[in-house]
Amino acid sequence: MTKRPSSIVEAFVRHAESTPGKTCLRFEGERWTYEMLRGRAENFAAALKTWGLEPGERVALYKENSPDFLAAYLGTHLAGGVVVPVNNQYRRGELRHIFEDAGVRLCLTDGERRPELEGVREELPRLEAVIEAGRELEDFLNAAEPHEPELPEGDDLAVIAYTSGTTGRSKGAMLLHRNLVANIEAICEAWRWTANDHLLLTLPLFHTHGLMVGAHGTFFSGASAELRRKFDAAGVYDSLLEGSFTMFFGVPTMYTRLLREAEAREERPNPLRLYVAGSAALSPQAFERFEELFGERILERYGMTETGMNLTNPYDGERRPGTVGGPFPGQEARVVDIESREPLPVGEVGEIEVRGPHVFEGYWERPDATGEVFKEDGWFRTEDLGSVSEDGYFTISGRTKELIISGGYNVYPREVEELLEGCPGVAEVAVVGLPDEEFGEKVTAAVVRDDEELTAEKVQDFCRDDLAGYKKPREVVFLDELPRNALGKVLKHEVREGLVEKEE
Ligand code: MLC
Ligand code: AMP
Repeated sequence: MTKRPSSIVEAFVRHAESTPGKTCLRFEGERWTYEMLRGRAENFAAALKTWGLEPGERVALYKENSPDFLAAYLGTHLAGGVVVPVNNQYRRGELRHIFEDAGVRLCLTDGERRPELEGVREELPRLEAVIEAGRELEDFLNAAEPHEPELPEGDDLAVIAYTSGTTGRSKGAMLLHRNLVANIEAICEAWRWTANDHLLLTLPLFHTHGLMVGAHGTFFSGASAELRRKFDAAGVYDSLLEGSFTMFFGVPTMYTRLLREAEAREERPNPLRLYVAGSAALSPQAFERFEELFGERILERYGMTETGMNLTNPYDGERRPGTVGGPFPGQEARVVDIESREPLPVGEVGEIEVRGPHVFEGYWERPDATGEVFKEDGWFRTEDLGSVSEDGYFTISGRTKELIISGGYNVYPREVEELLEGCPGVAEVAVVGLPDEEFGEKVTAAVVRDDEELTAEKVQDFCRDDLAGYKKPREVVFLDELPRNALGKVLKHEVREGLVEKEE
């Protein structure tokens, strides 16, 4: 029996050896075989080595979706480096923190994003090289001296993925190669992913869903994917009508937009083998409407940056709307009491904990934060609330962490509040998530102003340089005061309820 691969890149290289001519990626009319992508990845690895990258050093990918993103991802691993994927929408404030915190030495970017990074370059002494896709990247690759690529060990650090922190700045989740392999192996088994699959991949590659599910699954199973620069409902609908895909993965907002697209059209796509939704809750209404219009029951699953995928509805059994199913093969999940931390009986709501080989190693240079989420016996606290049914289906019903999920992107209210507290004219501010048809939740700022001239637009503009666009309040409501308890703490739930009532 062949040995289990120790890393995603090892699985990829094996497929490149056994089926070199097979299509791995399609992108804007280009066809990339496994051999071609391997060549580009090895070239990137050799260029990194020639440049002087040492094992364990960090390479950031701040770049839109493209085959080069994936070649650089695999290439960094072949050079023994650690990848730091960076959200394309991040602005100076977020970039400054992530690049400094992770000690990034080299970054691959593109023309659109480069100015944003250059804006903070002087504050990042450890960032020695910024390489822009295009001529600069080609020069970098051409300068490579021969280098024998080395496959990483399972225990080596593969990725530092930044996830926003409840307080202060975001934290880097450290994922080892073996965590990533364990997770994708479980996913491929649960969803019957094989070399015959062809995935339509429109999710951004800088987050777990696109990278560690979409791309990893493709590489691990020796399958193929059509990669898109970004999601566009009309384009995806047209592609589904063409009928060459077997799978599509999306966040609920993508499904809401696909439903709208279907309602506006007569023609319906043929069934796919599998539609998967996750990263935020899919409403039972959307689930049912999708079945009516597309003739398929979406498989909803639950995951997070620190763990990859944790819970999934079954491939063969009942896909139950409003639930996220049970643990993937080889994993465990349970619901515990928030206070006593003891497991709860069926049906009772508590915090979900997960355990298994997929769970990350801890937060980069943050032993304090790591200690808070791990127990000695290996259970990881997800800070999500939920319950489990008699027959093992988990339902996510809330969160202990103060978090807004907008269109599958996480927004920590504290980060927005901290920025807005410095906005001239803002006396006090509370940021909450209100229900939103399009994005699930919408970032909303309740502001007490000490300057009548302050407008919602000014508040929004104030965020422009420092925060990703999706974190900017979509709505700003001016209040005379914020509700507080006897200790003076702002009562967020009251702010939220008051605003929901106002909207109704
Ligand atoms: C974009 N915008 C958003 C937004 N996305 N606003 C609120 N919420 C969002 N999610 C804003 C932009 O800031 C911009 O506003 C305007 O919309 C247009 O930008 P765009 O880039 O053209 O947007 P669009 O293409 O329509 O993006 C919508 C989307 C995208 C749904 C395609 O948000 C998306 O790709 N979401 C997926 C996120 C994801 O992959 N999550 C997985 C995380 S992993 P302005 O005003 O700035 O111009 C994870 C674990 C797990 O959670 O379980 O999977
Ligand atoms: P992130 O930190 O970006 O990886 O986001 C992970 C969070 O997304 C989880 O902790 C959940 O709160 C949420 N999430 C992911 N999948 C689902 C789902 N299917 N239903 C509800 N929430 C989800």
